[in-house]
Amino acid sequence: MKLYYVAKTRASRPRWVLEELGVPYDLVRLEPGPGGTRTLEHLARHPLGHVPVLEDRGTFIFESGAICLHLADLFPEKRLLPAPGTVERALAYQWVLFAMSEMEPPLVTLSAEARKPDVERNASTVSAARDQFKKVAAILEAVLRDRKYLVGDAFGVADVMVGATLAWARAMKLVDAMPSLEGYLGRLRDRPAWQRALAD
Ligand SMILES: N[C@@H](CCC(=O)N[C@@H](CS)C(=O)NCC(=O)O)C(=O)O
Repeated sequence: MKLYYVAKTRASRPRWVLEELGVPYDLVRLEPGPGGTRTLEHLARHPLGHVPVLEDRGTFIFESGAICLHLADLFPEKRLLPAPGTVERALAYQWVLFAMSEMEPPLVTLSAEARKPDVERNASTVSAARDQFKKVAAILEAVLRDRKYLVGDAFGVADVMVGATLAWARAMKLVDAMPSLEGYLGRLRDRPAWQRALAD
């Protein structure tokens, strides 16, 4: 298996899963932009020229959530996902999709606004996105008040997707004064697989 990768991007999510699984894989590092992710070669793997892309048995798979779920399915004995058909499995899907559809959009907006020069930044867009993210963060803060991980009592793919997205939010100072989230992120950061996946 090959993971097409740019450091410090959403590609860290499947890399983290691969490190948790402890299986061999090739990490193919690309430069963002014309010399890397926008080459014809990479556009043939991902039509938008994005990462991550997983190459598995000659097929290219994109979308970080889909790749993480697929990797967990390939190695069920590692228990990064509950058994198919269980309500716990449904909850794992719930949190993976929550990360992508509820947590990410305000973060994407805030990141885009932060890249703009001050004069072009739209204060009401920033404020609305911050409020939107605070709402989802409050949900997670309540859910994680009395549990270590999101599904059952074990770490899994839901924690990779939500945890990596929370780490992005934390870097933007959006989870300050949220003790459950701080504790949860601390537990995730203590995992050797997280450390290996985010080392470089
Ligand atoms: N929804 C996609 C988003 C992929 C995406 O936007 N990737 C960004 C990095 S976070 C990327 O490829 N940037 C490099 C580029 O566009 O050249 C996923 O979760 O995989």
